[in-house]
Amino acid sequence: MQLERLLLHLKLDGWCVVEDVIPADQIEHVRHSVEAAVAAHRNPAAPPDIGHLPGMINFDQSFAPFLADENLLALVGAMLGHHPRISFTTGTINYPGNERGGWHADWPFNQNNAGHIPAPYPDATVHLTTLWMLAPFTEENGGTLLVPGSHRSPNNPTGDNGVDPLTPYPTEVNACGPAGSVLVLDSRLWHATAPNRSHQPRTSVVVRYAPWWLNVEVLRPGSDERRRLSEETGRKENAVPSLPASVFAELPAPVQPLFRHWVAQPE
Ligand SMILES: O=C(O)CCC(=O)C(=O)O
Repeated sequence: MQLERLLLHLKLDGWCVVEDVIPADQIEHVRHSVEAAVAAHRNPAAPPDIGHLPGMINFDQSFAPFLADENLLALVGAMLGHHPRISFTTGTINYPGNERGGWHADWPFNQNNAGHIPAPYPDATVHLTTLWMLAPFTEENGGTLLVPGSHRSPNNPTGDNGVDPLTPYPTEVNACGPAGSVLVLDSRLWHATAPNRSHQPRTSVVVRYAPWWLNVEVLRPGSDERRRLSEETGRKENAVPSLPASVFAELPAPVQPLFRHWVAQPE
């Protein structure tokens, strides 16, 4: 019943919040661990008040046991079918005072990326974006801004669709929830970073899920797909480093199937 309610919300509105994915007594440990990894390895090109760490799972595995949460995987499976994969794990910390970001849909619908499905794209869910709330998401600290229902549109503000990426949208909402919850978005949903007006960092890990049949190779540094679509054209693309075999070997058994496509091959 719970799953049915979440699925309805996700299909109709393009988003839902799954609560209690990380047990209350584990949240602080995971948050500290993620904050330490982001502080040590953050992407230097990110804005100063956004902590951004692509390939988070390579640096910190504190959140790994929860990636195979039964409720969450049931939801992912109902949307993407059997044998889903994790395509991204990105440490994302919005520090106090960060600026509002631009409206966008995520890879592969963001029209600025080298690897994108060109608009007008079909009305199908082919990728899910999840934000793991390691702090509560509130209006004050900048719960992700969303335009409910926008996932059914065949384009988004990165594709020159007539909506100014930096202007508030009349029906926007902040996605809120208690720490330990997971915000699930259809990756087509228009969303934006909200300003954090609190005095604490809004810490999260962004985990994205793909169906087994979606080609994610353009994200992999060194792949031929990436050379063709990004390096040879000069178009920008996200980079997700391969997972070292030693990290993969230590992941909990139920989590390994989500990552086995991304394990680094021996040189
Ligand atoms: O941090 C947020 O609330 C939004 C992050 C975001 O837009 C993204 O990762 O695509």
